[in-house]
Amino acid sequence: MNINERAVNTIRALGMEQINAANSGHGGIVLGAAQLMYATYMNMNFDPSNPTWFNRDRFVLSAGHGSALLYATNHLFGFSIKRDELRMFRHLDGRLHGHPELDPEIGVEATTGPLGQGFAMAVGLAVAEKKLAASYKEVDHYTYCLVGDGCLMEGVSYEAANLAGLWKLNKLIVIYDSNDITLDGSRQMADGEDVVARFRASGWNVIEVLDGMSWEAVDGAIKRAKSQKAKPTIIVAKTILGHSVASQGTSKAHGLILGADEIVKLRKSWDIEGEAFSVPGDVEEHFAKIVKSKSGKGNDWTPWKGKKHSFKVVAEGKAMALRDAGHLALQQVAKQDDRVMGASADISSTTKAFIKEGGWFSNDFPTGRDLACGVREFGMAAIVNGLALHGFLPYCSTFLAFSDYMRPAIRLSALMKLPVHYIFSHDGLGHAQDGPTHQGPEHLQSLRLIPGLDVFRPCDDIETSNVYEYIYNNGKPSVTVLSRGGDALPRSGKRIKHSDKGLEGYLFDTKLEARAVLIATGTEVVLALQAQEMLEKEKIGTAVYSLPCFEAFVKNRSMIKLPEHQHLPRLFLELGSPSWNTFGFSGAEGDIRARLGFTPEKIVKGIKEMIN
Ligand SMILES: Cc1ncc(C[n+]2csc(CCOP(=O)(O)OP(=O)(O)O)c2C)c(N)n1
Repeated sequence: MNINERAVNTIRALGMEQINAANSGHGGIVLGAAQLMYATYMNMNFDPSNPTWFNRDRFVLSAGHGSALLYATNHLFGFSIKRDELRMFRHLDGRLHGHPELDPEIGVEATTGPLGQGFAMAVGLAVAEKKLAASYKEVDHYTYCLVGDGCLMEGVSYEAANLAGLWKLNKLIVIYDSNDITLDGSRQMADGEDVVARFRASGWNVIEVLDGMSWEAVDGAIKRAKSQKAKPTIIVAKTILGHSVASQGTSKAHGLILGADEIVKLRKSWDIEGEAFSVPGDVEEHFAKIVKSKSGKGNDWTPWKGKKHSFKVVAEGKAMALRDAGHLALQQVAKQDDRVMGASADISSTTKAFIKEGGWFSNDFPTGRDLACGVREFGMAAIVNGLALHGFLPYCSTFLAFSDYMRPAIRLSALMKLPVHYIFSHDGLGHAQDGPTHQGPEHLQSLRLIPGLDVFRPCDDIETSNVYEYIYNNGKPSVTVLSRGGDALPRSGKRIKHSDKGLEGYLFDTKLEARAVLIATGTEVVLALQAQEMLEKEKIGTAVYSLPCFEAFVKNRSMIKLPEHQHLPRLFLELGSPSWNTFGFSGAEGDIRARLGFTPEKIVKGIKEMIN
């Protein structure tokens, strides 16, 4: 066997040995796709001595269950994964997670356990490259992505593929591990589609490699794909899941775990005899030469140099719809930093989340600052995660009630700690007459359940501008929920600190000594103030607090530690809290609120019951 074949076999061996050590993992893809990884990495422009170099080619493993394959490859290609670390695959507190998410230092650019999302993230990375390349001569790289049958069954890949074709992302190269087997059985059991025709119909360059088990055949296909100037490329490599074991080519091979003895036998047949985790001397030398040839080309250039400033956002303090307030705040952050860019799922004219002077991104206008994603919320959110991976500070928007369509991507933003800003308008009953399908009170709580995600619900334009300033200064995955309309606050309040990092909320006091506290978010602040006024007339004093971000409030209890209100009974007011257990209704918003008991009279009654 030649050295390249033995190099591929070494990847296979190290992959299977990790899985054996962990006694869990997916061996089928290791045996079936090691040659795809080898061919890809041989063609990829990266620098193992400077793994986060800006202009490196990116590799996304959308078939995230192939993590052992990725770690074995990255180890041999010079990333800082030590051989002993491979033994700790899937161990608690180890770096080598079962489905890795993000760790560019060890060559994990993005890897999605939830199948299909990696494909869409790769589209986002390729958009970022095209956009930056239009402004900076230093940016010129490819985005590679390995997908399996499962990734291409997922609808999100359809959504993103269509856009990639439309935007002519010619530097996106997808390698399809086409083995026609998934977990339950053959692909044909659940998928009768002609995938080649699908991609051609979406404007892709399709290269079919019938002998996908040959790294050279795949290498040739990648070289051809790189010369493609007008279309993204998918290389359909016909492979054999679990190649060279008895269950090869069947779904039994998907979650394959081999024992040490079986791996020893395979090592022999692969011409790389040796103990577990060993690499034959000449193969080691071969990889050392490759690593040397790839090392040293990186530099410290980045288009984001000097961008570490603090955002400043101001508002006039006017009564306005909060989606309009969000629009004004967004224009300010967009002016201050060109990392801010966004995407819309066909309703930016209604959510108002777009950059006015930015223009729509396209192949002919690659500097455009908004992506028109069409009615494809999930695809949009997953693509935007890709933009964030490339260093952008992206936002995207839809109605709050449709946030469910994006939830899997929001969850990955949170898990990967990406600075994505989700803007959801028409909160609460803002869509009153469109009926319950368009109303979103239950979504607020469900978004708050996602760990690491801050959910903001400001109550006026001043609070909206403060929330935007906080979000862009802190760079965390965030959701801003905005009302469709916005009543003027009937009285003025004092701004008080909610976090050390600049978040504030209102305190509305009366001249009377407070006997109870009302805490409200978003549009419910007006309701609380109406109740406060009614109670004042009856000589009952209350303090009303606005609570723009529950998560910041929980972390920093300074607000409820205000000495004068600390021991007072509290009523928390929010459409949807503590647990919303009904859908809305179709009708006028005031009528629906009355039906649900969201009236100042009801609150007055509640406060009286609390203090008496
Ligand atoms: C969204 C999502 N659904 C289900 C799974 C569970 N899962 C992991 S791999 C797999 C089968 C995928 O088949 P394929 O892409 O052909 O991978 P191969 O069998 O070739 O390794 C499934 C269903 C998942 N990881 N993500």
